[in-house]
Amino acid sequence: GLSDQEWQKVIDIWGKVEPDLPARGQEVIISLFQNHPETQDKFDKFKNLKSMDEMRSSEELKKHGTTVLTALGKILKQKGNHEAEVTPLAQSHANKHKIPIKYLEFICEIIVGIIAEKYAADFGPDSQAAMRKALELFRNDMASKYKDFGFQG
Ligand code: CLN
Repeated sequence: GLSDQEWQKVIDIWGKVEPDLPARGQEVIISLFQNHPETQDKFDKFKNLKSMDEMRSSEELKKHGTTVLTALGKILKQKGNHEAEVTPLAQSHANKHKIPIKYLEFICEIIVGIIAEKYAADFGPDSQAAMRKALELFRNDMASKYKDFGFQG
């Protein structure tokens, strides 16, 4: 797990991201689709977006980015006691959306990259390490739920 200090770093940097959730969410989803096109195919509602322009002008994509980061923020704020949040998410992503755990690694890496790019001054090595640890915990708990559901993610 994370120490109290590490959780504090996670909570602090998230506090910087939060006012800009729609913009950051949009960037995360677009960067994910650009760097890992196979992730885009999982979305019936985004499969048709081809060019950067189409992605940028999609309100639906922006809305989804906000949804994802809002859910992630809620999880991070639980400081590891996130069973109630993670269970339904694992359920939908395994059973309904059929998302390999590998894709969760992709998006977590992109989230760290975008925070590093946009909030460099507030996201030093210690904060970055703490955030990586928190995201790893989230992924591990998702993976363990996947296993319970018998989904080979
Ligand atoms: Fe996701 C829907 C949170 C990563 C693919 N995702 C949702 C919803 C979230 C949510 C809340 C709506 C409720 C629900 O279906 O459940 N997703 C997250 C969080 C993360 C996340 C938090 C990680 C930080 N999701 C992913 C990916 C994966 C994916 C690993 C592919 C690329 S990134 N998510 C989906 C899909 C839906 C969805 C396909 C359904 C979208 C729709 O049609 O509305």
